[in-house]
Amino acid sequence: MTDLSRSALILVDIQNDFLPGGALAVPDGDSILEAANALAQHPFRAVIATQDWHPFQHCSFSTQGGLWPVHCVAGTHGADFPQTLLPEPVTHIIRKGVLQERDSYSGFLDNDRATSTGLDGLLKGLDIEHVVICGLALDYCVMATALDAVQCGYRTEVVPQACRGIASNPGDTLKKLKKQGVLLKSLNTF
Ligand code: VGL
Ligand code: ZN
Repeated sequence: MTDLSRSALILVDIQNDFLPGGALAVPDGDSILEAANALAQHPFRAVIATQDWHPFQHCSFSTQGGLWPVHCVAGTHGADFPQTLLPEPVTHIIRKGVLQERDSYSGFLDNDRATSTGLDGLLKGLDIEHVVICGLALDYCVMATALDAVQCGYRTEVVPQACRGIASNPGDTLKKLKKQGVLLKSLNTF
């Protein structure tokens, strides 16, 4: 069995608003839950869930001139993890996009590239050298998180079977990830 003692699983933005029926539903998003739950059963040193967590007048909202419908407002049902995501394996939660004037696709850094969420420090403190990433949305927050993980020096793997994107075709995103040094892994290799 693979040694996962210096590995972390990062579950990106698996939240009600990104699932069918949510404010910013990712098509077919609920189909990753079984795979995400299965991955989380492996003996990772840490299982980290990122949580999009916006103030109600966040700059990313179309009501404020941003790109997205109002979603993942702090403390609302839409920002919660779905009941179908098993909570027991999750060891840490990292909230992002918490400041009104900045957005954060990546679980590591805000889009201004200046403000850290604390994820890199958390992983370094746990002596993690390898991260496995899955979640929503593949072409936004999963991609940004994976590219930053490479930049931060982690051996970085994405599990496409446990990701769904907003765009219907994942090809361009997967190509970009590979080009930047992200390894694509199949579920059955864990
Ligand atoms: C996301 C758009 C806005 C994501 C979050 O999780 O991919 N996308 N906020
Ligand atoms: Zn958001």
